[in-house]
Amino acid sequence: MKVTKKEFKEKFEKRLQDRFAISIEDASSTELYETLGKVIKSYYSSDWKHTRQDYLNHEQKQVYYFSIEFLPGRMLKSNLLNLGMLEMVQEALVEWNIDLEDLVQEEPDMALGNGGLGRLASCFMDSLASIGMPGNGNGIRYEYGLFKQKFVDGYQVELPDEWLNQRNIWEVRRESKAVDVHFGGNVYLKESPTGQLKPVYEGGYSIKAIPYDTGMTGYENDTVNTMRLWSAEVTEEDKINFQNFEDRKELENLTSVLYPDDSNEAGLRFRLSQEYFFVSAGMQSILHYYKSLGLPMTEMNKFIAIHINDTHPAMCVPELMRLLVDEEGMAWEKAWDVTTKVMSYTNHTIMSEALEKWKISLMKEVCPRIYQIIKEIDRRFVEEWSHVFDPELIERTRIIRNKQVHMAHLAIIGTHSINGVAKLHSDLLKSVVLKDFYTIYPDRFNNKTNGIAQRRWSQISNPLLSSTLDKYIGKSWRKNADDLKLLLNHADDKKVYADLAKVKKENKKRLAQYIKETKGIEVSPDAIFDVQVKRLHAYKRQLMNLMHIIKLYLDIKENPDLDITPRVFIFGAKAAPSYHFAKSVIKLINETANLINNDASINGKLKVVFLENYNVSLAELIIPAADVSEQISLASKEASGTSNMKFMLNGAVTMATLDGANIEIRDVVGDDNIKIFGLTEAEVYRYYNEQNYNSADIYNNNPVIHRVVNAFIDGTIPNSRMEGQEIYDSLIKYNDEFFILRDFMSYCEAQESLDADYKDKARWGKMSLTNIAHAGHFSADNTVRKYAEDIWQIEPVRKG
Ligand code: GLS
Repeated sequence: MKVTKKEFKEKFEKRLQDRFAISIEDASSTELYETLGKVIKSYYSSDWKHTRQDYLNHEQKQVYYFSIEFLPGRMLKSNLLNLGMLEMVQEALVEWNIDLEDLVQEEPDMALGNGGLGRLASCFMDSLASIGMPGNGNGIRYEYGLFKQKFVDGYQVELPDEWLNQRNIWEVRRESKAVDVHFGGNVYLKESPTGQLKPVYEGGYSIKAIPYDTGMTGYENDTVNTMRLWSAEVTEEDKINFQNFEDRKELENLTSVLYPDDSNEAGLRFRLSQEYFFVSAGMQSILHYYKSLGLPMTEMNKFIAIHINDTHPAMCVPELMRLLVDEEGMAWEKAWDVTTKVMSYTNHTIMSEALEKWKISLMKEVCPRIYQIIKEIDRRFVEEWSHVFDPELIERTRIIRNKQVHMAHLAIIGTHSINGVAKLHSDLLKSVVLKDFYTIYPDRFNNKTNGIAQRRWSQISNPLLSSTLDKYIGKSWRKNADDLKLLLNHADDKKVYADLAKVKKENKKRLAQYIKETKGIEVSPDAIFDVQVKRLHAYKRQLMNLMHIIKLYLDIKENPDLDITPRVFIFGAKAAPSYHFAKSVIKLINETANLINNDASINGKLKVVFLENYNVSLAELIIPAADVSEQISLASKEASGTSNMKFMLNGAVTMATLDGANIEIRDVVGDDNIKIFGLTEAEVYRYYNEQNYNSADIYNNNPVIHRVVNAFIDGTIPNSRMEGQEIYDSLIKYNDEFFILRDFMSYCEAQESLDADYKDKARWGKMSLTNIAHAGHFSADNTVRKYAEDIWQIEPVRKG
């Protein structure tokens, strides 16, 4: 889009006057932000309309990405960047003495997700639009996003995130596209005059689902896709239908809160109702659209692809069956054929507690017709396969077993494609977690390694790096991240290392300033910035990182002249409110930070900073400033990880176990440019099979580990007796579920080797450069292209 500065300024001033009847000098940041948002929207609204019309006119096959979480972060700068207006608007505002960054702060960070899974969905939205692919998001418009985290006395406290209070300038309410979603009651089948069995509903209630659409702008390609989020509304009239007040309250609040658990099953009726709500609303609206095309129902798979992002939207399968069979009168077999061809599914974790299962009684109560359909799918599955395979295998894989509905089983049986999110994870699905299904459906399994929206994680979050890259390799990398490889032409150029180091230092200063302002802690930008930011979870092993810090602390206390490069350990992590262990780790990190930061004898060699309320915006500040990226989960547990890719793009060196996408990062950067340590996945499984892991043995026989573990209970870390004991017990009494003690020495060695590399400027420069150069491999544009070709069979319509 070509807009001149003059045109922009005129439009901006007019909008400000029309809306607020004031001039620039009198406007507050909020008024300026809102005006800027409106102006930007006006620039892309016609492209939004045309994109939709183009897809329609070409009867283009479209994908609908169903995800219970989206984590877009702020959109002001990304929209400006995508429209090619970022620099121009920055300049125009400066002429009025306005700093764009001040307006950016006015935008709430849209946090309708917990972590990696939701962020991936948003990265995919960005990439779909940027490569001109017909792709739509479908999710929930939570009134409260992920809780805001505060620390009080070192403990996590959760506050509500009232992000909609400030109005969401990007969304458009589409009342005319509202649909009703039916819950509860009884359903029985009755023969119609034509001899067909039709469901008859008795009782229950309907909730109005109102869609709010947000334009997803593509990068400099005039494409604007749609993310549709559904909001539940109960009309005054409907309220009368509720038998009891509790039911009414629950349904009125259906889309009010995001479930704050990551990788944890939320066994509640509320959550199941949320799932059915957005699935049914989304499926109904897709069917309306498809019917408007006037094409045969049996050919829906040629025009529509539906992606189930983890199991939360797995009810898409029975809901489409319901619509086709009950509403459209299609025969079961034909409907099943279409449904499985339309649907595909991504698994995001091997953690068994995250594989959703619902009690039959609950599902019958919430969505009785869906339960009946699942039962029929299950019956037919058993009938079809029990003559082909061992009946026990079929018993293990059926959807309904032990009085529960297994959502992953439904998602696999009802789709044509099942993918994991990194090579190792996809292999584990085939060989361990979903092995039985792989026996039945070997052709359905495939891998799609995750990717990141490279523009947000470079051009938006790291403008200094971006302009430095332009200087050496031109600008093509901005559109095509594979061109970052051009940097390898400078792999031995010390001048480039120095420039990259200068950029890093500036970003570290920016973060140091933030740390000073928010935590009152002084950190030196000359220290190594060693960062672990992600959800707090035992398998991610923030505890091992803490133990390494404690070890260094004790080492320095013993030998004040210890020759180590000063380090700042930076954490960012939210713990699920009900996750006791994770909250204890937070408390211990905070208390250790207090201890170390206030101990003058450490002489500034170590600093520990736990930043509150980690979210997308904070990630944009932290990641460009990192020297070291901590990706230290126990091998086999982290399905992929995506922050590992963001750090790499920003020139950090990864401290990594051979887990998730770390393995593929190692493959592209080479062993010299990453620090690998710890057990391999095969070794972890050997321990499982032989059941011979014994953490107490390690503790008793290794004096270093003994000393560090004792710090949790011997008063070394103040104000944390109970938490310290809990952590100690988890490591010793309960046999250290994630093998921290087994990996600890190897981790410390890798850290020492990293320290030595950092001291050698040329060596570090090359490591950092090599990571940046290979980061294009993990662009979500590439990932989405693979989904499009292999799974969805969709093609770009607009210029990509
Ligand atoms: C997750 C995994 O834990 C991450 O490893 C993965 O990168 C992400 C996106 O695929 O999905 N699964 C999950 O439930 N939350 C995640 O972040």
